[in-house]
Amino acid sequence: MIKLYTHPLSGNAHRAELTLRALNVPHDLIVVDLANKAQKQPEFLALNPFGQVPVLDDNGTVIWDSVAIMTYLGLTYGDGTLLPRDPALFAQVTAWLAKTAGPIAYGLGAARRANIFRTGQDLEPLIRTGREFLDTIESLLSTREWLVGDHLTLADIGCCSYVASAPEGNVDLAPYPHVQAWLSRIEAQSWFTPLAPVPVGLRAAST
Ligand SMILES: N[C@@H](CCC(=O)N[C@@H](CS)C(=O)NCC(=O)O)C(=O)O
Repeated sequence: MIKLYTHPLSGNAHRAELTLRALNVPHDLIVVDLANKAQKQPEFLALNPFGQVPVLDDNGTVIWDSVAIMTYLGLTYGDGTLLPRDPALFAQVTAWLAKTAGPIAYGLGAARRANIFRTGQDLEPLIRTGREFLDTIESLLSTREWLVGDHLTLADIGCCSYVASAPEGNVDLAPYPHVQAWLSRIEAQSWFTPLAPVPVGLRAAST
C-alpha cells in the first residue's frame, strides 16, 4: 500500500493527498509528529533529507516534496487528464506547481504559518506577496474556469490549499469573487477533502 507521510495542518501535504484522492489511488496516511520534531529524527531524515512532510512511499519508491509527489503520481497513475502529456500543457501545469514553492509558499503559506503559530514574523510583507498572487489569479479566473486548459488539472490542485486557507493568514478572500468561484468548483469534486482548520489549542505549537 502507498504511504503518505503527512500532517493535518500542512497545505503542502494536503495537495499531495488531494492528488492521491483525485487519482483514486489507495493509500495510508501516516501523521508525522511535527510539533515534537519527529521529522528531524534519523528514520524520517532517511526518507527526506530536509526533514519535512509530505513524503510518499510507493512500495519502496520514496519521493519527497509535494510538487515531485504530484508529478510522480500524475505520470504513474494518471491518464493524462490531471497532468496532460502534451508538452506545452505539461509545462503550463508545472509552471503553476512552481508557484506553490514560490509566492504561494512565501506569501499565503508563510502568512498563515506566522499567524497561527505566532512566530513573531512581520505579517504585512507576507500578506502583500499573497495578495499579489491572488490579484493575478483573480484576473485570469475572470475569463477561464481552470488555471490550465479547459478542465481541472494538478495546477488547480496544487494552488488551492493555501488559497483556501488564506484567511488563516489574515488574507481576506472577499475581494476575489472569481477565486472563490474557482475554489467552489474544486471543492465540489467528489474526491475533495478540505485542509483541516487549525485547532485553537494548537496555535501555540510550532511546525
Ligand atoms: N517545498 C516543500 C515544503 C515542505 C514543507 O514546508 N513542509 C512543512 C509542513 S507544511 C514541514 O514539514 N515543516 C516541518 C519542518 O520544516 O521542520 C514541499 O512542497 O513539500
